[in-house]
Amino acid sequence: MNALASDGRRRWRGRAAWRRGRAAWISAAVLVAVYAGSSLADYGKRTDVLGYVDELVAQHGFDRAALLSWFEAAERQERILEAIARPAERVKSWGEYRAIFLTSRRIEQGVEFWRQHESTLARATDEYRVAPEVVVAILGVETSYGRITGSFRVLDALVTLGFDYPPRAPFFRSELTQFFLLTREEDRSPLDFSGSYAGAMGYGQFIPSSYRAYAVDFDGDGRRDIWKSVDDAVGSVANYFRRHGWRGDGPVAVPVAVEGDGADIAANEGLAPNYDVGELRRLGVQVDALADDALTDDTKAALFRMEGSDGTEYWLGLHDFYVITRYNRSAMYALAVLQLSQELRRRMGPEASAPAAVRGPADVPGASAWAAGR
Ligand SMILES: [Ca+2]
Repeated sequence: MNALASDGRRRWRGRAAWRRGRAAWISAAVLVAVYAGSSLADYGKRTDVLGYVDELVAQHGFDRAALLSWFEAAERQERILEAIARPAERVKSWGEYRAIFLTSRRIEQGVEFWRQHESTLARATDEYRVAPEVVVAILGVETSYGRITGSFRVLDALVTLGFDYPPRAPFFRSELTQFFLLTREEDRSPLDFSGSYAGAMGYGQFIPSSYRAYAVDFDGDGRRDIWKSVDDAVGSVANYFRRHGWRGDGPVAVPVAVEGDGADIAANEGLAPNYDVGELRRLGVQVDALADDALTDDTKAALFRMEGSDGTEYWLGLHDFYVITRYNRSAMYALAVLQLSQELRRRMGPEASAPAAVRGPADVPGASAWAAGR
């Protein structure tokens, strides 16, 4: 999602450099207005907004005048509507998607982040039983370790999507309510928050409901600051995984071969591991001998078919793979996080930051098959 936002910024900088002089300056200013596509949409006067404001006043005791002033200030952003219609997960193949995240730069920066925050990561591993490479990989995929946390005003994002994007309006209005509650609890103005086009904030890109439910104060200063505190960001991501049932005791996903076309009916059916491995074997799925010991016929799995850069790949996603998709509901997202985590663990070595009792995804069967060249 951030890749799309930064593409937009790059295009704009290129055009700005293209023109010179006073007349050009004026047309560039016009271009800014057109390109940014923001407008005061008079949200404060719309009947649907006024109905929503009534609900918030009745249900949560908000001050009506304050709510109306925020809606008056909210701007409809066309770029947000364009971005939500074209998420990378939907318009890119796995090969293209993977190439965005498994870069040498993102891996180097991940190693650097891990070394710099090793004690915090070890503490989070102890407390939440989630391996450090998983937390670091999430932060890497979401924001390049806090470097790109989004430049949209969260209020604009949630109002634009909650009131001008009908397919997901109920979800974003609900997040907007959570956002107003969050800002009241944190005693900050709703106008002060920046984030992604979907209203996700901070190092780990928490949406407001996730912040309220899962963010933790991990540096002990009395505030849950996922925007500026690396400790709080690390603890919050680890807590999110813990609370969503992360086990960390076996394979997350394993590459498989498929014989015949019987298995294709089970592929990409959904993210949840609803099949038994035995059933998938009968359909023609062949599990690598390395992973075989870790999977019994009763193990629950989902089968994924993806178009990689070297052709079609099949993967079995297991329980913890499903947990990663609770962070972002995409199999490509989960596989990118997993592969980045495995690469980071490979670079850091088996001992880094992890008590022996907490196994990460990299030291389980199947990971080595991937590392060997898949
Ligand atoms: Ca804190």
